[in-house]
Amino acid sequence: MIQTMIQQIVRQIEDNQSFLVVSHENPDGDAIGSTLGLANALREMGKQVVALNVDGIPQIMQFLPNHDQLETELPTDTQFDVAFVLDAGDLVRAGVPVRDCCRTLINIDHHPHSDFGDICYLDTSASATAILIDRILNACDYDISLDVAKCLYLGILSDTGSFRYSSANPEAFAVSGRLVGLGIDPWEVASSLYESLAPERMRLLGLVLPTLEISACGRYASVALTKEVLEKSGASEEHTDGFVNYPRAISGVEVALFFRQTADNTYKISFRSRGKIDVGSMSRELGGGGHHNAAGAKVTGSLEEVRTKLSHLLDRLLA
Ligand SMILES: [Mn+2]
Repeated sequence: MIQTMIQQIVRQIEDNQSFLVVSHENPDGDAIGSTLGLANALREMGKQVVALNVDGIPQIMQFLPNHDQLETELPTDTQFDVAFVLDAGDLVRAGVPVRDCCRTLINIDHHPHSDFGDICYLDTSASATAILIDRILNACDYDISLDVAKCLYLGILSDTGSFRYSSANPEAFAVSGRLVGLGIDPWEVASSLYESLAPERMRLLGLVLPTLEISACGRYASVALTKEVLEKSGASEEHTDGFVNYPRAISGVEVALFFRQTADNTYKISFRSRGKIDVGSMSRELGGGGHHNAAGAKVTGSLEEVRTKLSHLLDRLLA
C-alpha cells in the first residue's frame, strides 16, 4: 500500500516539470527541512521548483542550502504541474490557495487525520515528514546530495527532539546514520538549531519563566506570554518556539502548557505531554489539532479565564 503510494509519487516526479513545494505556516524544523530537502532534490533532477513558506524561514535555519530561494508568496499567474504540501496536517495551514494553482496536489505527512490531496501519502509511524521525503528520494533515480542530506537531517533532528522523544524510532536513527555517512556535520546542524539563539529570545525567556504555575497535583504546569510583554521585550513570535518544554522538564509534570496571547481576547495554547496522556484529542475538543504528545489550540478569554478553563479540563483528564 505504502509502496504503491511512493511509486505513484515517483511517477509524478518523473513525468512532470514544474513543482511547488510548500509546508505549514509558523514552520518548525521538519517543515523547513522537508521543504528545502525536496525542493533542492527536485532542482538537482533538473526540475523547475518554487519552494514556499508563508512565514518564511526561521533565522536559526538560515544555514540550510538555498534557504534564500524560499518564497513567502505565490508567484502570480503561475500554474504548477504538481504541488507538494508537506507536514501540514491540514491544507489551510499552507496559507496559500494551493488547490487553484496546480494540476495534481500531493500531500505528504505524518500527522493523524491529514487526508487531503489527489495523492495522500500519510504514515503516522514516521518520526518526521523528512523521513517520508527520504523514502521517496530513495525510490527515485537519484542519489541524495550533501545539500539535501543536511535539510532532511535537520527535519528528523527537530521532530524527534534530538532523538529524545518516543518518535525517535529505529528508522529515524538508521536514516540519520546514513545522512551523516554522506558527510553532513551533526554539530553544525545542532549548534545552528540550539546554540545560535537570538539574545532577544533569552531575554524573553527570562520574562516568561516567572509566570510558571504548577498545579496542586503537580502533574501539569504552564507558562504564559501576553502581547504586551512580547512587545516590550523586543522579541518576536518565533522566539517563543520551545518555551513549552520548560514546564514539561519539571519532575512529575505530565502535561505542559504554554499560553501565548495572539489577540485581545485570544490565547494560542501549545500542549506537550509525556507518556500516555493524549493532548491531541484534548486539543481537538478545543477546536485545535496535533499529535498524542504535542498539540495546539486557540481559546478565547482573558489569561485568567483560559488558565482556569484548562485547569478544569486537565483535572478531569488526569483524575
Ligand atoms: Mn513533522
